[in-house]
Amino acid sequence: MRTFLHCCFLIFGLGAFAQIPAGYYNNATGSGYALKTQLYNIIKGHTTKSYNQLYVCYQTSDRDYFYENDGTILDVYSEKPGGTDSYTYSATNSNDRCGNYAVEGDCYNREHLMPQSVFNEASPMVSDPHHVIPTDGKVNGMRNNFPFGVVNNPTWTSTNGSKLGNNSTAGYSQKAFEPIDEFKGDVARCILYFGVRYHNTVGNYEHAMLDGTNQQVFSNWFLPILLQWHQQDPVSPREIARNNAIYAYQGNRNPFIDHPEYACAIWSAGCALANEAFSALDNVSIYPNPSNDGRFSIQSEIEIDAVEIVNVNGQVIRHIERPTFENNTLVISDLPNGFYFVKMSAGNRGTTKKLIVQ
Ligand SMILES: [Ca+2]
Ligand SMILES: [Ca+2]
Repeated sequence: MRTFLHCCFLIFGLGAFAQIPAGYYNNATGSGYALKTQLYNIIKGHTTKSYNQLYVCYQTSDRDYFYENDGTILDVYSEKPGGTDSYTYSATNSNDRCGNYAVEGDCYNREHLMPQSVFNEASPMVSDPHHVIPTDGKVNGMRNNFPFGVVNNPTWTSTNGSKLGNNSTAGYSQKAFEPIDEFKGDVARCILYFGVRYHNTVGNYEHAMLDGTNQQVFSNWFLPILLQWHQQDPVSPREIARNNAIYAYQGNRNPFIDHPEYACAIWSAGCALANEAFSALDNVSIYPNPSNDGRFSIQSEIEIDAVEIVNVNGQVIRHIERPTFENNTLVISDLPNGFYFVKMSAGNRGTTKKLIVQ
C-alpha cells in the first residue's frame, strides 16, 4: 500500500510541478526574510475576485478527487481520509451553502484560516482562496477566531477528529483548534502563504498567531507548530491541484506548495527548534516489544503528555493522559493479541511506534 501511494504521488507530483509557470520563481534568490520579501513581490497583485465568487472557485479547487473521489466538496474539517465521510456537500448545488446551521452536515461556508476580524474583513484578504477554504458551517463556527494549536484535551471534537480545547504547548494556554494530521500541513501552508502575501500589512494585525511584525510574522509559540506541521505533513497531490486551480482563478501561487524548502530557508531558527524536538522524540522507545505480559513501558528523554493506542483499522482504542500511568508503564492486559500503533505526544510533537501484543 505504501509503495503504491509513493509511486502515484510521484506521477501526480511530476505532472503538477510541470505547471509552475516557467520563470515564476526566478527572483526568489535570497534566504531569510529577504527571500520572504522576494516571494511577496512575486505573489502580490493577484486578480481580486468577489467574496461570492469563492463558491465558483471551489468548484475547481476544492473537490474530492483524492479520497472518496466523488467530486463533492473536500472539507478538511470533515473529510475522513481512512473512512467514509459523515456527510458531503455538492460543489455545484447552492442549497448546500450556509444558511443557518445547527449541527454538522447542515451546510458549508467559507472558513478564513486567518480570521477575517484580523484584517477587518478587508479586500483582497477576505476573498483570497489561498487561505479561505470551504468547510462545514458548524465546525467553522466552533473554530471561531481561535488560533490553530495543539489540543491534547479537547472540549469538542468534529466528526473527523478536528479538536477544540486549550493549547498544550509552551507559551500559550488558551483555546486553540487542531486539524487532523492529514491536513495539518495543508492548513500550515495556507497560513504561511497569508504571512507572505500580506507582507505589506501583516505587521499591523493583532492575533495570537501573529507577532505584530512583518519580519518573523508569526508569534514565538505558534511558529514552531506551523513549521512542524509543514514538515510532518508534506505537500500532497490535492494541494498541488488546488494551487494550480487557484492560479488559474486569480493568477498567483502558494510558494510553500511549489517549493516547501522556502519555509525553512526563511524561518531557519524556527525550523531548527522544530527539528530538535523531532529528534528528541526519535529516541523514544517502547519495551518489551512484542509485549507478552499485558503491559509495556516507554523510555524517553522528554516527558510524554499523552499516549494513544490505535488498532490496524486506524481506530483509537485507548487515550491515556500522563497523570494516569505510573513510571511510564501502561497496562494493556485487555488488548487482544495483534498489531497496534502507539502514538505518543510531548508538547507539540508526536511520534508513532509499532507494538505487537502476544
Ligand atoms: Ca470526501
Ligand atoms: Ca496533508
